[in-house]
Amino acid sequence: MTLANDQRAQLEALYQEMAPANLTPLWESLADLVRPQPQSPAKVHRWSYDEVRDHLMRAGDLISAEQAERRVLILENPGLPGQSAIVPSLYAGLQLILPGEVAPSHRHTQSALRFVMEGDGAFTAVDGEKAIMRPFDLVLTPGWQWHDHGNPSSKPMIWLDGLDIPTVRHFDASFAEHLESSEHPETVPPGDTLARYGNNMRPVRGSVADRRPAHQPLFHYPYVDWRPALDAMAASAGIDPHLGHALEFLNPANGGPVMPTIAAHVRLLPAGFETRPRRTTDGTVFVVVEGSGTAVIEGQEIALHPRDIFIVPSWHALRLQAANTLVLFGYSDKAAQEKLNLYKEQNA
Ligand code: GTQ
Repeated sequence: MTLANDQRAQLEALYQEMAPANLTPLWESLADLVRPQPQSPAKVHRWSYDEVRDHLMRAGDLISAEQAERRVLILENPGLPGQSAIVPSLYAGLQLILPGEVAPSHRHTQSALRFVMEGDGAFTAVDGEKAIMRPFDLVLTPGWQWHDHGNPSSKPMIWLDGLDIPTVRHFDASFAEHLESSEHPETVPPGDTLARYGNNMRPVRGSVADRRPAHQPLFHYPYVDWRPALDAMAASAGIDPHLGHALEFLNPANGGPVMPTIAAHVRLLPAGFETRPRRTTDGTVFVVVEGSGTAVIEGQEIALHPRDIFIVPSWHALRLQAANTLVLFGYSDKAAQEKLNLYKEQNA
């Protein structure tokens, strides 16, 4: 905007006079507010699992899961300080449950996923049904479903928590409740829901077995199921030049993303494969499940090692190079963006 000197001075005087009335001029900020394309405040970043784990184990010596309610180190994006956000809409943290510990039952409007990084045999109980957790299992605790965590195994268990905390904060819609007892009474044996809803089937509607919330019945996607599915795909399908072999986790109730705000997928790149550049509006959190290679994000190179966590902000072009068979898990707010008609992608 080019303004004459006296016009600028008079406008500045006007701004000062209107400020106490909580008014500001749009024309000074319009270009920032309505951008021609996303300019994410989030930064490209990678957390080394071993480094986070060291800090988390030290926290484990100092505070119990019961005391903390949830003993979690938040992965905060360096471009979003103080916001408990890994991308503007989503949260990530690493949670530790030591042998014998319990993280008490609560429920909240925020939706959560857990992706197991280490340990075997701890559980997340959803509405009183335990999902027994193994490495690289995906477990959901959808909004307003009771959940507690416990570890009857003899080793620490660590998983990645992915929640829509910043989204719910944005909508000013956070509610939470605590159960009187720390553990929800057991409702059905482990595996009950997976058997009923995890085989492209469901109990006949209205039957006594139709127990889970209709909009969100399934909450466990075991590694032993999804990993062979990727292998089968790699053995028979042509490879997508921008994604590699990719499978999205589905909510069987509607064939859509796993939760209303969060979508999750896994992908496999064969040894030596390099993807073409692709950018999307859903800033994405990735976990390296297996293999090594490089992520090139808008020209910035990130070396990938098992269990590392890295983020690709909105509208940053991603290229992946697999040194050996590379398997990634990713989650993003694509589920919410598609509902709001905001999602865009560009494959180069
Ligand atoms: O396990 O319920 O990382 O409520 C943050 C908030 C985990 C949980 C987090 C939570 C939880």
